[in-house]
Amino acid sequence: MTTLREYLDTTSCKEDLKELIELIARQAEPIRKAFITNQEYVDTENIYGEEQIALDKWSNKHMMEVFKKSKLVKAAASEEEAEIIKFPEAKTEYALTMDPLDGSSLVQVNLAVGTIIGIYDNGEVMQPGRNLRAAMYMLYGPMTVLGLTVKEGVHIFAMNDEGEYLMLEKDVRIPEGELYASGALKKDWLPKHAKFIEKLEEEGYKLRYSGSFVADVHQYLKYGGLFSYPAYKGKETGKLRLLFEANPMGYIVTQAGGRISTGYADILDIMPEKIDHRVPIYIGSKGVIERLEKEFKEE
Ligand code: P6P
Repeated sequence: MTTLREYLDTTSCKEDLKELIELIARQAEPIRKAFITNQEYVDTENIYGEEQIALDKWSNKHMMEVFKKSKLVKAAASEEEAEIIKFPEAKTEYALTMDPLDGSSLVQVNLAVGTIIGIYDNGEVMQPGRNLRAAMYMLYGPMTVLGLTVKEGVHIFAMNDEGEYLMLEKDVRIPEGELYASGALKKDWLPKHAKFIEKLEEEGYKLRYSGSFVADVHQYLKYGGLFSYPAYKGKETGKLRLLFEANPMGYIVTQAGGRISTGYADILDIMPEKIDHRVPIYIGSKGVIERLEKEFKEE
C-alpha cells in the first residue's frame, strides 16, 4: 500500500509543503493519546461562547507549539484563538486555518472527532477558500484516518500500528447518495430549509448526523447526500465557521466532485470579513446542492 510520503512524492508539492503535511498528520498520535487525560470541562469559553474542554485547549496549544518549532508556518488562525498567531521565525509563507478538535465534546461519549486544517501558500488566511493550496483532516474514529487534497484529487489514508499512514482510497469521488442531515433545532428552521428537508425525507433520504462536522462530512464523502447546518431563526449566519470548518472541508468535497453552498452561492468564493465569520452550510453531492440552490432562488 502507498505511504503518505510515497503519494506526496508523486505530486507537484514543494518539499517544505510535503514536510508540513507529514508533520501535521503525525500529530494524530499525541492528540489521540490526550483523549483520556484531558476530558474535563475547563471554566473558559471560546470566542463563540462555547464551553471549552481541556482537550480543545490542549490540542490547540500542542499544534501551535509544533508549528512554531517547525519554522514551516508563518501564521495560524485557530477556532480556539481570538487572533491570528504569527510565527516571525518561519522560513515559509504557509498560513494555516485550524479547528484543532472539531466535535470535541463527543470524546466523552466515544464518538469520532477530528482536526481540520487549511493551508494557504501566500502568508494570509483571510482569503476565499478557493485559494487554498491544500486541505486535510485527521479523523479519530475506529481507525485514525487522514483525508487530504493538494489540488490533485482527494485521497484517504489510514494509520497503521507503526504510526505510518497508508493509502486506503485514491481519487475519492462523492456519489449522488441519499443521506441527509440538518443542524439547528427543527422548531427554528426557516421555511425554505424546512420545505427542502421535508422533500428529501419524502424521497427516502436517510438521516445521518453525529454532532461532529468532520466525521459527518467524511461519511458524506463516501456515501453522498446533503449535510446542512443552515441559517435558522435568530441566527441567519448559522453556527459553523467559514475559515475553520466550511473552507477546508468544502475544498476537499469540491475536489471530490461535490459542492459547498450557502444555499445561494458557492462558499469557496466568500471573502472572509472577520476571523469568526460564520456561514450557513450545505455540503455534499453536486446534484442535490444544485437542486437546492435552484429551489431557494426560485422561491
Ligand atoms: P450542534 C461541533 O461543536 C460543531 O462545531 C460541528 O462539528 C458540528 O457539526 C456542530 O457543531 C454540531 O452542532 O448544534 O448539533 O451541537
